[in-house]
Amino acid sequence: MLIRKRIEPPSSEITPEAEYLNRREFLGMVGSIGALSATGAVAEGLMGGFSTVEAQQGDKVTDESKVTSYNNYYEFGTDKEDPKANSQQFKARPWSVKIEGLCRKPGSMPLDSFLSPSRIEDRTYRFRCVEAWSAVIPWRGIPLADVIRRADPLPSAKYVELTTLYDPSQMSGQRRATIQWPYTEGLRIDEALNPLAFLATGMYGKTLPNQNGAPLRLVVPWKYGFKNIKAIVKLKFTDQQPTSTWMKAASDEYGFYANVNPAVDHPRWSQARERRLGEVLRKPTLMFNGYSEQVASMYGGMDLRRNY
Ligand SMILES: Nc1nc2c(c(=O)[nH]1)N[C@H]1C(S)=C(S)[C@@H](COP(=O)(O)O)O[C@H]1N2
Ligand SMILES: [Mo]
Repeated sequence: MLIRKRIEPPSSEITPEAEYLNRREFLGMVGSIGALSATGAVAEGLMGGFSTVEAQQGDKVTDESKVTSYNNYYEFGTDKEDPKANSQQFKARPWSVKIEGLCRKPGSMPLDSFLSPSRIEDRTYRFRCVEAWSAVIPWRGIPLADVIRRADPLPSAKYVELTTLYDPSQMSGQRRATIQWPYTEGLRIDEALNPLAFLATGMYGKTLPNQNGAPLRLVVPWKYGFKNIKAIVKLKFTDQQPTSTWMKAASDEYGFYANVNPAVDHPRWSQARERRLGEVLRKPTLMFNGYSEQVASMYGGMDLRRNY
């Protein structure tokens, strides 16, 4: 995100019919589980004065080929095409996840044991990077709340910090000091328990590609993309607000909350509008990325301009 150049994704890919049918199924599901919340978009539009028609029209699933070839993943390089090119040899298995800090059930476990108590779900969410590009992605995974509850946090635990694997032998980007390694992120416990918060193990009905954060990545659709930490190896419960990687890199640019907010601009990018991968025209960005109904109550009384 320190890089200013903009790379346009290729525009000429043809989607195989099987994927097209897949997407139709996912679109059907969007309506039934309300993950994209058309009603939320309407409410947002009315409150924020956006064109609701425009906001909803764009909610079709983004081509898989775009989402898997235009990535931010500094562990594999800083250009958008680097993660796909440089992550193909990455070993996402075997994998284990550590639970640490202020909880009654700390420990380390193989990924399969970490996942197996939960039911695997499909969720289609909007995704919005602070660089003002966006997508609509059908994820597969488990609710983050399941994992938090199983860890049984102590009442003193107010936050959970998540950490990416540190392995420069596999992650070539980690051999350079572009950002501080390992990449870390954090959520308040109530945010981590929010039903929208998700741990993805797959997308587009398949196992998560390495460049998208295999084998386990966070998905918090009302927040900017950088909160969605990839290749997670650790969750730690704390009583202090964690300082995330991007806060360390530029505290005046990246805050802890990073809630999508069209009214609060990033110093280098207006947040009022966004461009969906594969589309040309920009569309208005929605407050909390269109998920106000599900998340706004967590920030009642907070100054969202100050707590960016
Ligand atoms: N470990 C790690 N996680 C990361 C990043 C990263 O560089 N390293 N980039 C973040 C940013 S800025 C974005 S926009 C998303 C991009 O996810 P995608 O490439 O799957 O679309 O991943 C986030 N998670
Ligand atoms: Mo991002």
